[in-house]
Amino acid sequence: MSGSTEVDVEVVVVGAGFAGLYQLHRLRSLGVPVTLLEAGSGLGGIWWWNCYPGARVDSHVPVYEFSDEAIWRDWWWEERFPDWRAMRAYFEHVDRVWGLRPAIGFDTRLEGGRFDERRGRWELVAGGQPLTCRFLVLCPGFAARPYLPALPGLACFGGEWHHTAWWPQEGVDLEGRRVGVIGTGASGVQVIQEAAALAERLVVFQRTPNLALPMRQRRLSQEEQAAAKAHYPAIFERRTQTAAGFDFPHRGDSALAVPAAEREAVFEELWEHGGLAFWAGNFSDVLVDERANRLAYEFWRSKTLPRIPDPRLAELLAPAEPPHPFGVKRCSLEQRYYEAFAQENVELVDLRTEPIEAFTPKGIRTRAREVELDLVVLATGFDAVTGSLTAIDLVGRDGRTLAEHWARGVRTHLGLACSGFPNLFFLYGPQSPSGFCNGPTCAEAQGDWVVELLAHLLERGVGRIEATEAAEEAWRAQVQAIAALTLFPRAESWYMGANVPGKPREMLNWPGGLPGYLAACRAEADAGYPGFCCS
Ligand code: N01
Repeated sequence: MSGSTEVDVEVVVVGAGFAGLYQLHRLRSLGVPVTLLEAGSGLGGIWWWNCYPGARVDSHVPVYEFSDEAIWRDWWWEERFPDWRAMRAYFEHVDRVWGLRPAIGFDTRLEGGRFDERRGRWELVAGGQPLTCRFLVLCPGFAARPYLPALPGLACFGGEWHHTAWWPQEGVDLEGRRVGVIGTGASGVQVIQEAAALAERLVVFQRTPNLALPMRQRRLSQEEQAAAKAHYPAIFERRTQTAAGFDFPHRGDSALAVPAAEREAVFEELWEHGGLAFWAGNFSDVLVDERANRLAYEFWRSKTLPRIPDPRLAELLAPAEPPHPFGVKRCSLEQRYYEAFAQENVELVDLRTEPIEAFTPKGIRTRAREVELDLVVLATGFDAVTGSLTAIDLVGRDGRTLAEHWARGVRTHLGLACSGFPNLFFLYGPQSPSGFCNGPTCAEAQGDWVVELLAHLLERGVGRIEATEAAEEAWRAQVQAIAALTLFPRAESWYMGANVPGKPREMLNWPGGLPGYLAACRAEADAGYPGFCCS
């Protein structure tokens, strides 16, 4: 990647997280010349960037890892839900086994590029250097473009502030400081739990309560994992057969159709299982039927309320009327979240009744008072799903950027490609299972499909492929039609693009479950890729 003479490769992959590394590994195994560009300085994608205190996965292992036996055979986790340090160590192990580093350009951000019709190649600029390729596979992750809301006066704040996704790699001390956290999504919940134990004072600014689920973290012994490894192949196979790419038993039945005692027993079992089981493994109608959903909410609340003795806090954190249907905003996993609010050093500010007016040199001024702070953590989320792609200044064949192509709503074919952008694929992106699916499951399933397609094209000497407008309109219609059958449109979530002002409000992920998605991808390949034009 050094020097200014043009480098040309067959395939450029962007992003060194699960999706990008898998793509790189598979393409190299096929002997395809491939280079991977990574804006960060290390492996892991989100696990390189997100190093804020408490950053940790919300999907248990071994579900949250690669299925290649060469990787898992000799790898041992310490916890059921690993933290970012363990994830980084894991990616180093992956690199030792797959030997990926020589093909990766670190600290190299893909800034933009345009498709040259005459040459049939993407002409890119990455890290200030030109680079061309025939095929471009973008794997930047769905949460790679932080969202910073308009916060008046932030520039005059005399303390320190950090967005969770731009956390300094050298760390930030929380001990003995007056810390404010804005945002109570997954990132906020994790920081709050850590800060509550360390900060002299922690002030949490909450707009919407998080309907958080118990993580049920536990340590994993080597003996336990050694015994479990016999079942890993079956677990990895199962991942692709479940709606969200996990290994939870599939419940096809309705919460309303079973007797109350049976329903409670199922809820109880899922609750005890911990993690995302109560969300991803629940009755089939919890996310589509208002009454079933309310039953799940009432169960969640009955479990949560006893942990919040103060009635004012209880109503703010677990209100009698749900803030939105249960599970249509991502449920975070918590470990001691609700207990933290009972600590003397922790205060909850309800932004609905006491909004932030401005930052001041000393802290944050709300409608009611000035809160003095040394450090403010902005856990305000991401321009999710599309933001990491539209941030790259890619110009397609008709002179339009991806941002322009999607200005009136996202259009893709199978959540993998779009019209006007030949030879471009994206993994874990819009209208794919991404936000509704376990990351490694999706990375492998979509990755295999793209590798199969690229191998098919290279074998036949096909130099150009582009999704048709008709295919992407049909896929968009399917995504929106399925979403309309669910409760997801009822919340202002990042799933709906509703967390970023001005962004089109629409379902951004494939909401039809992983098996349905994989069936559509399989049908496309088996039929000879009718949704694409090749030349
Ligand atoms: O972001 P979010 P996140 N004033 O958008 C609030 C994955 N992830 O980084 O709900 C005040 O969920 C906003 O309030 P509201 C995971 O998929 C996973 O936490 O819009 N508050 C909300 O509380 C996750 O779902 C892990 O009313 C403002 C928060 O900021 C996704 O990434 C860890 C505001 C944003 O929550 C995103 O999670 C971290 C404003 N102007 C992330 N603007 C794991 O555990 C926004 N908020 C694996």
